[in-house]
Amino acid sequence: MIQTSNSAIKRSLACATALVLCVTAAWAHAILVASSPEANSIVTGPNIDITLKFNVRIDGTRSVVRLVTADGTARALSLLPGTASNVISASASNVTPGRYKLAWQVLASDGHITRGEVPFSAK
Ligand SMILES: [Cu+2]
Repeated sequence: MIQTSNSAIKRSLACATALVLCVTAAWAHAILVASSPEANSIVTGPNIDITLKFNVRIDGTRSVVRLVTADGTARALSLLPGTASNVISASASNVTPGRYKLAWQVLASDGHITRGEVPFSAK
């Protein structure tokens, strides 16, 4: 574990208060590795399929995805049954043209919560 501590520290900023545990657990907290829509992409509404893929298994029942509009209005999206334990899926309807963010928060298998945003535009 020691030889990975430098990269682990960089990846553990979201878990700074539990840094020792994160390093010991080889940063098993969730990091987003792929998304649909992709960050900064332009997708066609009004129905958008959303997929977020993480580096580790996440607890879908304790994870949240919100669609945030340019004016800051957020709506929680219902998560769909996952195709894999490290993937969460959702579907957004009535998405009008504009700029949005997917604001996600997930609970990883190491018990740590991480969150992030994926900005995209709908046309
Ligand atoms: Cu962690």
